[in-house]
Amino acid sequence: MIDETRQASSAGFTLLELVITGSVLPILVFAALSLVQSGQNLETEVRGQAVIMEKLRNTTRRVADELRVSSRTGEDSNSNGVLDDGEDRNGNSRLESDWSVGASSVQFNRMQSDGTYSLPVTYRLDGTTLMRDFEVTAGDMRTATIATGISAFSVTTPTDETVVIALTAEITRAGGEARSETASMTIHQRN
Ligand SMILES: [Ca+2]
Ligand SMILES: [Ca+2]
Repeated sequence: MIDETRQASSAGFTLLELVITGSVLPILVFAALSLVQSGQNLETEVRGQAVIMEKLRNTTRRVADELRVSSRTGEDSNSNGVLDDGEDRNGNSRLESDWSVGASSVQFNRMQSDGTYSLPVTYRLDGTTLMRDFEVTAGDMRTATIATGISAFSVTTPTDETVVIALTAEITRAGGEARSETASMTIHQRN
């Protein structure tokens, strides 16, 4: 009975039906392939975005961790800009008070475990690369690449104790459209 029905429906294809099927099928296949392709593009895009966001967050955290133990006044405890008696805690005859915020840079002294301040540490954006300069000892400057593909780096100080760090990167979407992603973090400084 079933076989008879199948035979009947097979035999029922007209030339017109075959022509329609022949022209519709490629369209359906193309549509299906396009759907798969756009799904894959979206997946690649989402994964790429996640990697960039992760990088922005990690880099922001790294800068934040160091800024948390930084100081705006450093050794200059009476804030007069001059090295006074008892202020030179690390005994180098230099006043460690290098706090300075630029358009895309920040310089500071970090508090070390022995209570003294380090020589200046600088984070700065060089093109699209975030660099860190650190003078380990007088005249011995070490420069390291912290992150690449950064389009903006900003440090702002809404209050005397808080610092906001923001890092931005550009993401190109599957359609070629560019979009910015930013990670920011607010930290409380020692002083
Ligand atoms: Ca002073
Ligand atoms: Ca000093």
